[in-house]
Amino acid sequence: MFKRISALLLAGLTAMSVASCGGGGGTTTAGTGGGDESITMGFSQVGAESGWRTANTKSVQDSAKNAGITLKFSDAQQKQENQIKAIRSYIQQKVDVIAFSPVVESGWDTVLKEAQNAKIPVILTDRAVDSKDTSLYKTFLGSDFVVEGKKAGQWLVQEYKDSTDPVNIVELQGTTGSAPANDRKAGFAEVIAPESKFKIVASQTGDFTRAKGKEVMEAFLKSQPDIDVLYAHNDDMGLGAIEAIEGAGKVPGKDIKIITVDAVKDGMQALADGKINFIVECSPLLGPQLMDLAKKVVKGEQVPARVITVETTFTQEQAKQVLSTRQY
Ligand code: GYE
Repeated sequence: MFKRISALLLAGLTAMSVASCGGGGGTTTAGTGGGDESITMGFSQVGAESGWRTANTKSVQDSAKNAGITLKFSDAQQKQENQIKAIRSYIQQKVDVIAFSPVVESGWDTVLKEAQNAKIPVILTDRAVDSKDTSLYKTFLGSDFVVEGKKAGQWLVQEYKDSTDPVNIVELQGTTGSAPANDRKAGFAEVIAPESKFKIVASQTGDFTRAKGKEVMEAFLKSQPDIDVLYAHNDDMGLGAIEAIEGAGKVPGKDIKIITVDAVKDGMQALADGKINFIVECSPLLGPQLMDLAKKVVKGEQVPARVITVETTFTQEQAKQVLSTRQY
């Protein structure tokens, strides 16, 4: 019985693929011809706020093409309402799988429930949600942002290990309510907490953008007479802040030590040039793993609930060595 059905199915598929070949269509994302059914993924991206995001978008788009997955892509311009709209439209279009990078952590339960009711599997990529019901998504692929924050803090502890003087820190937070902003703040705070010499004298969001990073750093420089360290939750805000620091007649990397997260090319260049002191890597190249996971969840295979990206850190010397081969 099953054999007959699969034989019939196979015959049907062969007929379909012959027909589509004959049509001479120019699409490159159809099935591979090896019996692999073509998968359509709806992907809702956060926005285009940083170099990291640009590299992440490219990774997702290139990997979908390579994996033979049809990608429907939308840019939410850092607004949760746009992401919810995009997810609802993917549900209506009956895509095979939805992947998204949630701009903030909270407020997703309703729309995720809608996807679940429509039997469309959801993959979280890059950022987490705070939903209690973890059956609302199949897996979460991305970095451990708390660990990233801790690495930033550990460098600082080491850098000032021989000093007893107060260390005044200003912090540029990522997008308010986003997983990387919450977790990078928490991880860093935990590591520096035991030593009372470390004082976070100002902490504000720069929304992960260069322009906001510059603007907020200008305000910090006016309100804080004595800043020793800047901790920025991403390279872009750090790069904006460097402009503000130079504009105020100070030397970034010397008068004010700078720690950032991401390790995108522009950040690594500033690190090699001595304007940033330490970068914690956060890899945006999630596309290949995302496509593998998508194929598995569409087939109904088990996947790990959490897939953590492997990452490192860079000093100025290390940045000089790897800069020319950096992919993003
Ligand atoms: O660090 C930042 C981006 O979610 C890990 O978002 C990502 C962060 C990344 O805008 O540059």
